[in-house]
Amino acid sequence: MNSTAPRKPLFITLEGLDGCGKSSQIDTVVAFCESANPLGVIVTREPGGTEIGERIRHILLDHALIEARSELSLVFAARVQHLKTVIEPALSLGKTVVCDRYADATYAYQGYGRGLPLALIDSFMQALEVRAPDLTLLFDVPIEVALARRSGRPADRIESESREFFARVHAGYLARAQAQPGRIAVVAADRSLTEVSRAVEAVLQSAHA
Ligand code: Z5A
Repeated sequence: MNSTAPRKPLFITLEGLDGCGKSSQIDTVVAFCESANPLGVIVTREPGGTEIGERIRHILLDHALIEARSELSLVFAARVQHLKTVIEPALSLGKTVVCDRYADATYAYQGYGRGLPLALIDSFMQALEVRAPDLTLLFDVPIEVALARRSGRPADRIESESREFFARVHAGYLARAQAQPGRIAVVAADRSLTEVSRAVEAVLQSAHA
């Protein structure tokens, strides 16, 4: 085997604006990964993925006002619990982990959206030894499409933010994809579910080649 060949992606994250359609594509990702990894696949999400993490998720999405730095700290508290008790144990068994949102969401929402310094998020990442995913699928849609897709359901605290906030989040995601093209694959998600699924499979195929 060529020792310089890239490692097969075992830790895969899905990202994008709320309403981008990432959750609708999880089954496609899982089906591909199950066929690629006989050791199995687990599906999880952030914030959440553990009992403590789901409690923190409830606090984060509740409408009570939270200071931006408290929000950031809660996101990382949930993440460490998730990494240590779910993600890393699964990876160490050779399983594929598919996670609906992860650290890129922190840069996009708390960094670009809330305006917290990106260096502060870097510091949390380093101090808490938060690993990067192997592959991130960024589902990209114009803000209007995301807002329209999620209309009709009650908005949680973060979903109640302004259009300007989501414009910053969107720009933040794209900036990260531009800076890390080897890890973050942008999937144009303003297409039919089937077309998006085909694009997802193409990214996964190429990452597993
Ligand atoms: N957050 C944060 O601030 N910092 C962090 O570090 C992390 C998270 C990790 C919850 O995330 C919040 O947490 C999120 C960011 C914050 N807040 N906001 N706002 P979440 O991922 O759990 O929640 P969500 O973003 O609202 O995701 P969702 O509800 O699962 O939506 P989605 O995955 O983006 O979309 P979907 O459910 O797949 O699709 C939405 C609708 O569009 C649905 O009716 C579909 O049937 C439809 N759809 C999907 N695809 C298509 C296509 N291709 N065509 C037409 N219609 C479609």
